[in-house]
Amino acid sequence: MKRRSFVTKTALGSLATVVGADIVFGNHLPKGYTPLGLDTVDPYKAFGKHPDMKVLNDRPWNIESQAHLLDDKVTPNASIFIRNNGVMPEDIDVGSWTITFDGESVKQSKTYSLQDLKSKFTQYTYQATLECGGNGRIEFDPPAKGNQWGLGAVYCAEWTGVRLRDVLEDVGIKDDAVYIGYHAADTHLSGDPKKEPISRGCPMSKALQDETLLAFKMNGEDIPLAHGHPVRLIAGGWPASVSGKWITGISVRNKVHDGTKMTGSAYRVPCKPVAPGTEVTDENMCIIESMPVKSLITYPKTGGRLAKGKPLHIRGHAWAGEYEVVKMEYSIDFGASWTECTLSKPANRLAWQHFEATVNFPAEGYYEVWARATDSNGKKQPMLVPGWNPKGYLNNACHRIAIKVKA
Ligand SMILES: Nc1nc2c(c(=O)[nH]1)N[C@H]1C(S)=C(S)[C@@H](COP(=O)(O)O)O[C@H]1N2
Ligand SMILES: [Mo]
Repeated sequence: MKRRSFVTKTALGSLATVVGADIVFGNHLPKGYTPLGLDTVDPYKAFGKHPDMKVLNDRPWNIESQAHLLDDKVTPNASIFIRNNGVMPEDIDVGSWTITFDGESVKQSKTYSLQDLKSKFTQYTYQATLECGGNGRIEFDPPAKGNQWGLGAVYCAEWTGVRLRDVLEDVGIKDDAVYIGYHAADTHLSGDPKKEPISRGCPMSKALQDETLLAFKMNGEDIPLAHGHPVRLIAGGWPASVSGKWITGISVRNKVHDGTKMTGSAYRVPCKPVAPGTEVTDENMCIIESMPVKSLITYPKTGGRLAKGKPLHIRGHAWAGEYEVVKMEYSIDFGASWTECTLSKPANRLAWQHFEATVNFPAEGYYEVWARATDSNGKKQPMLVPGWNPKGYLNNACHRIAIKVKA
């Protein structure tokens, strides 16, 4: 008979965190056995999330935020959406964690321990807006398959880590490098160890930006497990899928990276606009790079009531991928006229910006407040859902909240 193998101590530790109690006789738990307690895991407790967050899927975990939970200037963990494509790593041993740099375009491959990275390179802190490419997918018609994200797959946290550029310089990169691709410790839903759940990347020009980090800290603390502990890539302003979590390797490629979810129609939109419902061949789909201009009213919550004659203070955030937001406006007449809001400068490039305004309503009744951002490229958010695309990406329509004014 084959000897039974038992769960390791570190795996037990992370299981205990998820179950929410010490597994007293855990050392007798046969490997591959899942504690029953996991079936009733409370994701809110396990991930430290606000009770208003919305679970879209539990295998893999996909948990959405809400506009009113995103009111902070820097988003706290409790309000940050989780988007997983596979099964999160459990057995994290920070002390033995390594990141290997390889690929056609490194001079030679090189492996760093986490400690090497932290001690060898200067650390920087930046805020970064991370938005899932599929945020707002729920509004597309005909509908697109995939998680039906509403508004809440976006956040702006503060990340501390080393510049990917500094590490790439230390590794030594050949002249023919065009793209990087990441590898991570999460596992494929099928359980097949040869399959990666996701392995995306970006062109060298993005990889070499000051703000592109291998980060160890989020909001001044160790990155929470669900958000990429112990190290994650941060590439603000691009689809958040580029910001790989649980990074174990970076490949420097002499062609566009061809990892999981880089090819076919994943994270791609038709190169030229198409009519809703059109079938588009893979060759006519282009990789999404910078995310489009967008904004969110984070206060007040939609559906509020206001006494007649009282002004309403609104506030929120605006972002525009690689660009800056230069103008923020609101409308209370369904877009017939617009009034400018106060708009702050970003804390740093690729961080979202904050806006506020005082709104006066002329009479009793039902209103909607719409918000519209304009970027430094002159692009404005569309009032309605923009160009349909097969996978339901890049919905940057104006956010609206409902307000009733009563005597
Ligand atoms: N290793 C790994 N990295 C990943 C993912 C993943 O499933 N595995 N999901 C990506 C996607 S699609 C998004 S939108 C963001 C979500 O980041 P968050 O969970 O911190 O919100 O992580 C990206 N990085
Ligand atoms: Mo995503």
